[in-house]
Amino acid sequence: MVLHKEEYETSATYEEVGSPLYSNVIPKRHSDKGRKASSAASGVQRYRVGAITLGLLAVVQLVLIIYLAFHMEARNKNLTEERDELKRKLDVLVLKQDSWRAERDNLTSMNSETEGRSRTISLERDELKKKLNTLAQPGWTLFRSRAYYISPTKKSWQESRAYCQSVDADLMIINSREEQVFANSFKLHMWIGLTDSETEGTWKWVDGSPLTTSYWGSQEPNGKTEENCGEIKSFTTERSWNDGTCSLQLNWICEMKFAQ
Ligand code: 2F8
Ligand code: CA
Repeated sequence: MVLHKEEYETSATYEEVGSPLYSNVIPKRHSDKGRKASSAASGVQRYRVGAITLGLLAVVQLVLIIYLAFHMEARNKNLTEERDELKRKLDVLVLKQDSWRAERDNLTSMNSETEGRSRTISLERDELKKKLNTLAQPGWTLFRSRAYYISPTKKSWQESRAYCQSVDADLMIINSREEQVFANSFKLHMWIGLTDSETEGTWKWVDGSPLTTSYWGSQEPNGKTEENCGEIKSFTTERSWNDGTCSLQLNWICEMKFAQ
């Protein structure tokens, strides 16, 4: 729309002059009153535009804050859920690790137990082999699951015992009437595994067990500290034992066990 200069001068109102429509129109004549009114109108206009802009900015800022708050809350919720899930998985892994550790320890102990048993079996097998080789030698007799050796030579009680021990046996221990009768049956003057060397008058077998049932001959034992070793002497009677001088050279009888 084009305004004629003459028209503007006569008919334009105060508000029309202050509006952007008239901004590039230079009035032909300006009075002081008109200039002041125009300047005031322009200031109010700028103030309104500024206020509206600030208001809009505040609204945008508020929307952004609300959006960020929701977004952060959702993100936090997700992170919390993820953390809880990871914690659960970690707990499961820790439990599995504990169970595997226990299983490993169990297997290790079973393994060492098996190794121990295997070593024991090997030792027992070697010992039995050695005993079987010994039994193949002359002089050995089996009686009631035990093996007995009657020596063809003579030695002191201590040397006789050392021989028996060298073949995984010991001097004979008599703890039944059966064995007493069996020992007498060889009709030989020989050492048995009985001594009171440790404490005079307290007779013990070579395995440390005390003497309970005894087969001392009449008036025996009588040698006090001079006679501290047991022997089969009067083998024609059941009560055949005598306490003799330990250094005496006699035959001897060993006894070999196969299980404890
Ligand atoms: O049998 C009686 C007596 O016989 C011998 O002494 C004479 C024995 N001595 C030895 O064997 C060294 C005694 O021990 C025995 O009591
Ligand atoms: Ca005696």
